[in-house]
Parts: sequence; C-alpha cells; structure tokens
Amino acid sequence: MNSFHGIFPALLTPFHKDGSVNHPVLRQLVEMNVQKGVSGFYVCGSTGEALMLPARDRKDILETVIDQAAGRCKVIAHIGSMDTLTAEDLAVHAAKAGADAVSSVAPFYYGFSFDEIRGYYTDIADACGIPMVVYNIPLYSKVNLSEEQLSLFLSDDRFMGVKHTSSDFFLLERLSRRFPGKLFFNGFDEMFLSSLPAGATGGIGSTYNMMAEKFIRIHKLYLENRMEDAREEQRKANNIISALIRVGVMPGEKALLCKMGLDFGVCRRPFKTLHNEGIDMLWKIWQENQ
Ligand code: MN9
Repeated sequence: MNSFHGIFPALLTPFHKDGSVNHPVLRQLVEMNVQKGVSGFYVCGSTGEALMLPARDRKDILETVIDQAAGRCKVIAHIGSMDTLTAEDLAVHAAKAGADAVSSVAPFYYGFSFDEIRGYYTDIADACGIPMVVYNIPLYSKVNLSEEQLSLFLSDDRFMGVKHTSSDFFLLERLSRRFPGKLFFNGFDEMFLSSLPAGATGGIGSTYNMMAEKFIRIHKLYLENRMEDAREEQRKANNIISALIRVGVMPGEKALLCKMGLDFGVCRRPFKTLHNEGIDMLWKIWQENQ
C-alpha cells in the first residue's frame, strides 16, 4: 500500500488556559495515534484551528509533531493562509522541518479569480519544493473548484492529490479515474466508507484524533470486501459523529479527549465551551458505540 494511503488524523490543537499551545499534550495525542497505526498526520488544518493561530504557533506545532512522529508515519503540513507570502514562509519552513508534503485551502474571502488561485498554489509549490495537496472545502472556503480546474492541478507533477472535503462523490469518481496515480483524501469522516468505492485512497479527518482505530478497521474491511462488517463499524462511528455535530464538532472532540485523560483544554473563542449536559450526552454515546 502507498504509504500516503490510509488514515490521517487532522490534528486538534490542545491549548493551555491562556491560549498558548500545550506541546506535551500534543505529543501525547501524536503518540497515541502512532501506536494505533495511523498512516500520518494532517497538521494545522481547519481542525487544528490554524487559521486562527499566528504563524509562530503553526511552525512550533509542526516541529513538535514531526519530532514526536520521528519518521514512523507521514506528516502533511497545512500552510494555507490569507496571503501567498505567509503561506510560502510556512511552506518553506515545513519543508526544512521535514514535512513530507504541504497542503492548502484555496485563498478565500476576496473572491479571487481562478488565475489568482492557481498562482497562489504554484508559487507555494515552487517556493517549498515538496508535494502539494489541494484542500478542497467549498463549505468553508466558498471556493468551488470544478473538475476541469482540479484537473489542471492534478496533471501537474508538483501536485500530489486532493483533500476532498465535499459530499460530491461524482467529482471524486471523475478525478480519481482520470488520475489513478494521485491521492484522494476523503474529508467528511461520516462518509468515509462510501468514499472508498468512489475512489478515495484514504481519509483526513477530525474524528480520527480519538477514533482512528475504527477507520483503520473500516478501510481494512473494505479492502477485504467484508462490506457488512465495514458498514457496522461506520454506523457506530456515525452515531458518535451525529452526537458531535449536535454539540459542535471540535469543542465536542476536545471534550471527548479530556474524558479520555488528555488535558486538551477548549477551543479558541468564538468557539463555545460545552456545558456538562452536552459532555455527558456525548460520553454516553461514545461509550455505547465502542
Ligand atoms: O478535517 C473535518 N472537516 C471539517 C475534516 O472540519 C469541515 C471532518 O473531520 C469533520 O469534522 C467531520 C464531522 O463532520 O467529518
């Protein structure tokens, strides 16, 4: 199996009460997941709250993850930023720090043209010299990249694949057929099993922080053609994901990790902090679906 195939937790970021990054807990999270057998980590993505973090914190987080992973799995650094210069600086740092690849959300907010978006990606790829994964997440970025636009990236050697955080499996099927050598990371964990026949080579997701073992199993069962067992495992994961969506995904994930003994703290404001009833409901559903 290609070593970039498989399950990549999109790492959450643990914070101290003052908002600084809790590096010892980040190491614990990385170690727990290496032990579970993940294929790698996606660092400083949406789930890591990275778009709300200063560049210095993002660099420090990446260095901690690379150091703790110690070559036992792949590391993809999300370096997406509001401007090309910052993204290039983060990407060059990522390459020097030893990341295996970089990834970026499309530049958003100003409604850039596709030429501007393409220039952003190629400038970063040229600056850092390591492979790029296009992070396609129209729900958050409001940038809808078409099949033809994504194909322009995928036919370029500097681009290794796409993180497909979209329920458009028609698009996933078209692209993965057309570019069989590239990587397609499913982005919505609740649809992981369904993404595999559509052409996904693995997944990058937030719920893998605390339940990577379920998704590693789903992937394995799928490859062994044991579909009913795979569906049963996805059903249990989805019971938990439904509960997470009810309380707020990232605050809920941090609450679960706290329950599991990792001192994760809470998400940065304006994310909310969960009430005890929400945490109790979540923990009950978590336990019922183990
Ligand atoms: O990293 C995450 N996507 C977003 C990927 O945050 C938009 C997913 O893991 C979701 O949090 C998860 C729950 O919807 O699938």
